Amino acid sequence: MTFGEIAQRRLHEIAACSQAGDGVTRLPFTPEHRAALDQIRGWMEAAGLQVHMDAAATLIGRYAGPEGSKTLLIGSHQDSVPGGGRYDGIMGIALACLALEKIRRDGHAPACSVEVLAFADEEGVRFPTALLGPRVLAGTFDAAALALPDRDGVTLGAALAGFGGDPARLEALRRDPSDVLGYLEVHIEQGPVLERRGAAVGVVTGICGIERNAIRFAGETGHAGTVPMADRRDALVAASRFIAAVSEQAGQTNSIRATVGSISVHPDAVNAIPDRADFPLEVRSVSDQARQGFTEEMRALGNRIAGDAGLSFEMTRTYVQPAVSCDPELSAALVAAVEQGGAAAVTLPSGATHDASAMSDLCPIAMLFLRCRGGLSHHPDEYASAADMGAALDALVHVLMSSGPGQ
Ligand code: HGY
Ligand code: MN
Ligand code: MN
Repeated sequence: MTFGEIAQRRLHEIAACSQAGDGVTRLPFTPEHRAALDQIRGWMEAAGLQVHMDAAATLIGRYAGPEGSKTLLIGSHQDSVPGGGRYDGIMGIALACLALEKIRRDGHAPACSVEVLAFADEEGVRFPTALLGPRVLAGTFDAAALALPDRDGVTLGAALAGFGGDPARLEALRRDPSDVLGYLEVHIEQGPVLERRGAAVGVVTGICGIERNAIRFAGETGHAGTVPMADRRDALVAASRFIAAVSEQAGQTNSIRATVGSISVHPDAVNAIPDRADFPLEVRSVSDQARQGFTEEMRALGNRIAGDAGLSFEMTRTYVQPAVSCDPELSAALVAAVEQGGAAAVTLPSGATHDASAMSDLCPIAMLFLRCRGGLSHHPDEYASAADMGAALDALVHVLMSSGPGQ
């Protein structure tokens, strides 16, 4: 079996660590997470790594390099979205372990110390927060998040402690940047660019920023059969006009992605005029300036639409994550590694965010993307080929065997 085929087999096996249903559903601090860590521990041990789980429930496999050598961190996340695919996150952990296993099998050793990091929670699906592991290492984790509850009222802190983590020892996990060479993340592209360019892998230039705002249109309810159309202050009609306009204006520029992924209506009755419509507006861009400008334009638009219809409009920021650039030197090492395989390296921005977004507060970051069939991700049919995983593995081995980027 090729290393790409071994990777495919391991990802098939670990996909079973999931709640029942289509695709992979593996949320943090659950039995599925525990079963997955058992398999990842096996991957790390097969690569000859020293394995432990830290207080943030990040499983860490360490190769201690030459005395005094700095550490190159390579990782991604073990968790998935509900009904997700077999590659998002977990493939980056599998390929990092296999690259080190390949080096070991070839009788070689990395030029620096290396740690493979299997982070617990990147998607932020179970709790209204995310990136616990990388934020703890970078020293940017806000301990207030430990009190945030999931849908069953279980707090992040309780779930972490129940899983074997230790909320009281998170601060001690902060890394000294001077010990760290950088952070590499290998990830499925989750978009169509590499497939359209006919490229197996690509080097990421930057990771988009995200801003989420809670939006409310409020009007007046009434009987669906007796209130004349001209007299209505219908919150759902105003929200619909707004959402359609957001999509149309975002479509006029390639630098913005704007999404309304859910909506709730009150009183939510078939024969009553809605007096409230509440929904999140998510805006993403690799340019923070473009994102902020677009978001403010949407605020003005919402006020206009509400004002014209005699309704009120509220827009409250609930989440923001700035865009981050990938480190030129670390990215150049990835480009050289890709090109040693004979292919010209394709470079591209990431419209998805990653653990690397948070790791950029600790150290230089770089990402290697793999071709994603049909650009389909956060979906059971997500797919990366064994051959493309082999190409990514070869590039990783090349980087690990080089003089240790930034040594
Ligand atoms: O939302 C994202 O971009 C990532 O998949 N969590
Ligand atoms: Mn994801
Ligand atoms: Mn991901």
